[in-house]
Amino acid sequence: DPTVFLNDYRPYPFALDRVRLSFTLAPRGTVVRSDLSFTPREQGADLALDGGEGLRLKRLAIDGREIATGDYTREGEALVIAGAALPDGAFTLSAEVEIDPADNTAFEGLYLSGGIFCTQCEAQGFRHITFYPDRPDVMSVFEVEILSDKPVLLSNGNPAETVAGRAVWSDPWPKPAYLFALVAGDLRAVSGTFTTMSGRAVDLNVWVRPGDEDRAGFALTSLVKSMEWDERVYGREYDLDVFNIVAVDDFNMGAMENKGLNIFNSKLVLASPETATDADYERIEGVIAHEYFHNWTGNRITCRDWFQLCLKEGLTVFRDQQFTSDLRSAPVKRIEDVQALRTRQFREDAGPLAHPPRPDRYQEINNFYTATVYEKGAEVIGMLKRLVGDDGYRDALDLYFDRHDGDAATIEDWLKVFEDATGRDLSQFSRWYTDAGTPQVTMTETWTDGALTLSFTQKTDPTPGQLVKPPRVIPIAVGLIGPNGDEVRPTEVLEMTEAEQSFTFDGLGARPVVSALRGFSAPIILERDLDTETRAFLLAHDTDPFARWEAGRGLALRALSAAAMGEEDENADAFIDAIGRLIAEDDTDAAFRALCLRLPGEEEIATRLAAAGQIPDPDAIHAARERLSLRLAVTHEALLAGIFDAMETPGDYSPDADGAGRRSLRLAALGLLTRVDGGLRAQALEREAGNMTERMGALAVLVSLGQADEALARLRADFGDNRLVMDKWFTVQPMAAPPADAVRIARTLSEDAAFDWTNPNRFRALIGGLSANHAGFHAADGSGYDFVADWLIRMDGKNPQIAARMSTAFETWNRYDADRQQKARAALEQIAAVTGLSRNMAEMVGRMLS
Ligand code: B3K
Ligand code: ZN
Repeated sequence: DPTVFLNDYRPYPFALDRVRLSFTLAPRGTVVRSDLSFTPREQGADLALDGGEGLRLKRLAIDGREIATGDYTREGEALVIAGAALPDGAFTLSAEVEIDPADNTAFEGLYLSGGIFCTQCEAQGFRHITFYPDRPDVMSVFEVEILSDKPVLLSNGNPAETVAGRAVWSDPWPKPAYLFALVAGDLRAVSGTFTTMSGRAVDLNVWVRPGDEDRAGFALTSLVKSMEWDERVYGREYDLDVFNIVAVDDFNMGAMENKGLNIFNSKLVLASPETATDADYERIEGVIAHEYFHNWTGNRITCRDWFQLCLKEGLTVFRDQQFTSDLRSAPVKRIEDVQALRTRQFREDAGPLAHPPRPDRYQEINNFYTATVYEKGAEVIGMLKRLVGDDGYRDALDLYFDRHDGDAATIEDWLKVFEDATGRDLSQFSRWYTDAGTPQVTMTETWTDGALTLSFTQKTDPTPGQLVKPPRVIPIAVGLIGPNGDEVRPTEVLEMTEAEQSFTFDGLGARPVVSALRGFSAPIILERDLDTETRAFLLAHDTDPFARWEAGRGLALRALSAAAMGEEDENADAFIDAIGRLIAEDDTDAAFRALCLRLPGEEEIATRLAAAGQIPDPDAIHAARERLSLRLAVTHEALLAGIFDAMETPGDYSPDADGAGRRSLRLAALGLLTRVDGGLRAQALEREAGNMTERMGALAVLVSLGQADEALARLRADFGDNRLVMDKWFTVQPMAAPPADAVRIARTLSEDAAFDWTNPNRFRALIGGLSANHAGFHAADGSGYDFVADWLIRMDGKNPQIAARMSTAFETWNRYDADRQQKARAALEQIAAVTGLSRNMAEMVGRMLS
């Protein structure tokens, strides 16, 4: 059994004092020479190094003397040198191995992307480069020599020597191997400088392929903003002479925070108004910041072991969310984050893949880079901040950086810092890290003689391996609003710690309306019995923007859930009515109005129905959402048409929050108007749009109408040689298609010559596009399941990480009807039966079927 347990953690018995690496690069036979200087911490311990069959061992020596073959063993993914064969004190282990980057289709370790040598080592890629204690608590300083005829040769740290064909890099900051990086290729830099708060000049470079320079400027600007922000808000200064970012086309995820040498998926670097949408720009800015912020939260302070992953990821997501809130609109960012959390994390938490932010076991750690570790990990920090206050948070973070700089730390260390800085006992709070599942909280109100009592209950359903869930600390932010819409009590945080608990507000004149869970103060499902008028009142008057949006959301979700279950519901009328008033508020932020106008997605409706114990019917959900859209459009046609015209982008396109908000409202209006104008506006906008945001928005509408043939051909004619735009071309078709056509369209696209499926972005575009079409993927005949399963099996043979990640399309399979369940189960069993299935995929399918 390949399961690794948190409880089995043992410190490594050697210190690694220094690492020297030399690479002689060649696509089919790269030679890696390493000198690792160790000092034993325990007498007689064996030296265990990670490194599997892909490493062709040429030479192994201790202090210059070759090791006899009987003194070490190679088994599976490890090389072990017997303690008896090691010197008593410090020694240097030298190895020479040969590896094959051109054959590396898993994109883990050293590989080639379009002729560029690059690396990806988190979580356990370094063991595909050479033999090494590949665990985050073994930290060392590195010196790296690169020999290659490629013009640009990069590694971590500062450049030490560079001549044609040879570069030496030296990284003075001790780091674990997962932060190692190397790049060699024909690249061009878009460059700048940043002067840090203590006056040091840092060279900044964004490296791209020749010809892409004109699309790299936004990434560079975003980097400068990130560096400024981290100094201003967290007092964190950059610590090397250079900061390099490299864009590559083949990358398993978004980006990677390697020390001083971040490597990015090109889709998170390259942007121009004609090729990137507003959402792309916002994401680029956010991810550049995220990776930069890791320099302190991840690199200077890293994780003791991979169970602690959310120590760096939850915190860094929280920081990048704060950054985006500061640069753009805080309420809009909060609503977007909550929407994403509900769509991806709540669904994960409710199914067979549920796990706590800090898991206690795994088979393949790459399967745990999840919405729970990242996004729920960030929510947990948001709750901590709310509980200890802004000053307490700042003191705790200062202490964290002070106490743990240079450490490989744990969640216990993190919580201890908060306890020491604020004097709070966080033992009950720590359950947020160790317990899976989304708490369901109910709230009821009683009103007597000027006193309002709020009574809460909490319960969390069992999750795999965790049957009993003790109560958690839940911060519930509440405000009270008077009948005339004035706020009679400002936001106060109620701290719920028991399974059942009441809080009373005294001295109130008239009975107020309760605005609850303001700012989404905890990642819970809050159920309250609220009549339609009160929800509409909150949508009109709540002073907390999140709660205001949530009131409308509540109306829409109730209306849609009822309709999907074939019931009549008064919420629909109230929603249509109230939303009409809200979108007519010209002085309310356009982005906020757009968020209120957009109906909840089908996936979110399904998750809500399942949480309420119902069986979601994907076709009925789709039909209900279509019907409500049509009613909205018919009722508010004139208003929406006015908004569509008024929100035209004036003058030059700029990707800032204001312009993006206007386009977002315009496209939300377009999506509805299309139901009454037969697609006329979308046809025109698709042809006239001066930016990719509106062009794609219009195109998606045309795809949903089955009117997109010409527009798709035009996009391909304009951008057939632009990979990132072609990814959009591949995504929009299965994603926006009428559900009944989605699988057929995806199948046809999979036969297109441009479907280069070994490229992770292209594979994600098509397979992810189909999985995002809820009723399309869950087609009653099981064709969506079969199609995706076939592709997952094929991909697993090339790139297990991508295949395993995309398999989460199936994570909700057991909430649907018996027929669909049977078909999904058959598809999963077909995957499970493949011989030579990767550990990644075996674990995912095993968990989903258990
Ligand atoms: N730390 C990387 C993710 C690595 C994923 C490995 N499977 C990027 C990030 O979260 O910033
Ligand atoms: Zn991260």
